[in-house]
Amino acid sequence: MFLSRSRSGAEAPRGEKGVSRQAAEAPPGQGPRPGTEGPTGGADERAEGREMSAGATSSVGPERDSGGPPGGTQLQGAAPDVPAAGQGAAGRGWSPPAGTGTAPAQVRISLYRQMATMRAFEKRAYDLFLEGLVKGTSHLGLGQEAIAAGFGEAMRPGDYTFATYRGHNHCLARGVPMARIMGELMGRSNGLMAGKGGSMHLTSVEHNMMGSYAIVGAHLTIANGAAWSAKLRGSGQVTVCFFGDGTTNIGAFHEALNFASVYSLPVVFVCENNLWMEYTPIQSVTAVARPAADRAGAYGLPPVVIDGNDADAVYAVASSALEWVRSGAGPLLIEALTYRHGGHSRADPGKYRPEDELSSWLARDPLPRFRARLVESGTDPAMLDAIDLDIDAAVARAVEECRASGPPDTNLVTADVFADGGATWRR
Ligand SMILES: Cc1ncc(C[n+]2csc(CCOP(=O)(O)OP(=O)(O)O)c2C)c(N)n1
Ligand SMILES: [Mg+2]
Repeated sequence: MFLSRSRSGAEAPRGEKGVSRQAAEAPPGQGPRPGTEGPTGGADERAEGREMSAGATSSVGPERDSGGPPGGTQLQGAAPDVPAAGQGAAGRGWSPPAGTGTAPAQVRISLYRQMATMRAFEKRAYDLFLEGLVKGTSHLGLGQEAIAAGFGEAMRPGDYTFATYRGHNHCLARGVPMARIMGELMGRSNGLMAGKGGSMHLTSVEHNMMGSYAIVGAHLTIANGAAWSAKLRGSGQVTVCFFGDGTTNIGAFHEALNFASVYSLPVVFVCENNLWMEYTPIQSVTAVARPAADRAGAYGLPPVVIDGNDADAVYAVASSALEWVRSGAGPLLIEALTYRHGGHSRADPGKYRPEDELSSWLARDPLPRFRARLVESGTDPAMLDAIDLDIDAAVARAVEECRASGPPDTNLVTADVFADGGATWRR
């Protein structure tokens, strides 16, 4: 239903083909933001430059057309042939499905359950932090649930997830039990890492949740490793690697995208663009308007922007992207627009964000928005209420299990923290 199956970069049309329709409506916060001057000029200035070049097919601005850089060579006569692109560029034949798709009813209920679970879990985690029971720092994904749920629902059990420190939702999406995650946040022995890692290191190889990474950008290259392994083994597994908008300004992002494209790796890179990189608006430090999508072309990939607060749309795009990548066509890069409801981490009240930006994004909260759409399309609200109650009870049970669990066993302090060169840990 979704795909145009051209695999050759040469056959695929160039330009904005891959931009989804959702991208046409710019969500709040995407316009030029006054007063956010970056190091080389304001966002406004750059936005104007973009508008000048929008629609032009070969020009990037009058000053470059009129002579090139000082001391540069001016080409005379016919331009030499440009060599063909490398093995990458296969993704140019893919474009996301238009509209929000028509997922089966049980898939949509499952999407709702996933998002409601994530929301209830993280709210409880925040309360436990206020009670002094969550140790170390944590980064909540409140407001970003539709991305984790949409991809989680579309992925197969054998597919791999790589996430950042904002990874609670991605763990839940892969079926990691709540008590194991909460136990880790609380530093209890029932935690995923026996209480020794905390929120930023959640990993469950058993669920193919291959880790939460605190070093911005580092995990994109590791995700490539998992994808390469799957490709060599011919296993049909797809790696999905989630990261933030700020990550796109890190060298590893560019290395990973190039490598994945050149080696046609089965990996979907998902940029959760929540408009903020810690306390800095992404626009004020980024040369392009769409931090991931506007860089995609450099790696032979289509520019794709989706509404990351629309669970139906995320699921539809994720399903299509996974199918394409699984077929061996190479990687994809998807930028999902979203917003975190709270601050960067638990210690940050997020007061630096403009009030109107916050309120307009709260009005696009993915959970009530999806619930309203479900009810509109005939779902009985009593059924959704029952799901909510069920989730509340499950969260309460998980917390009780964690409270009853002891602190990490001191005898295990050096266990599982160092690979001694043996091969067993790889299995
Ligand atoms: C290599 C590296 N540089 C800087 C940091 C500090 N740091 C932690 S989170 C963060 C912001 C990342 O923003 P983004 O990628 O947009 O993700 P978000 O937190 O918004 O999900 C930074 C700069 C880090 N952890 N690693
Ligand atoms: Mg961000």
